[in-house]
Amino acid sequence: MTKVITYGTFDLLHKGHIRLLKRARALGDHLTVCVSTDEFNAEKGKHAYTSYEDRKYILEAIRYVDEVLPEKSWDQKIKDVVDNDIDIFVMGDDWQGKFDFLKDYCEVIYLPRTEGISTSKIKKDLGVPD
Ligand code: C2G
Repeated sequence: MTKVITYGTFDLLHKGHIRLLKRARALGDHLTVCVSTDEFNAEKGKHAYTSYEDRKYILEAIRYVDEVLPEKSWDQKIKDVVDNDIDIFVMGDDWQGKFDFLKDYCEVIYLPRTEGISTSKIKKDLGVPD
């Protein structure tokens, strides 16, 4: 079984997130999504509208997602890959090169982002603070 993993906040879920998850899942037989906790989001300088519990609940309902785990720190990826027998690590290419250190443990693939949509754009278009 080819296992894939990806990471993110996935706030105000939109087509760009879904397309990333769909393409990631298509690379293997199982997709684990590590969703940023509210505390880690603060570390990332992000404030998600939707709580960690609700973002987890939503992700678990997506047909392309097989398992959802918490992302609590920048430093957990190697352990996650090893402990979960991951074959492929996937991120959008806004992260191009940032996780190449994982190449010692698994394949690393950066997928093209979906243009024209982002959580920040949604908030801006709705006139709410980012
Ligand atoms: N994404 C995309 N197209 C968009 C928006 C997002 O392909 N229009 C992808 C991002 O590249 C990322 C995933 O969807 O791979 C989740 O995006 P975010 O929720 O913004 O995640 P981010 O804040 O980048 O967190 O340790 C990694 C971080 O947790 C990534």
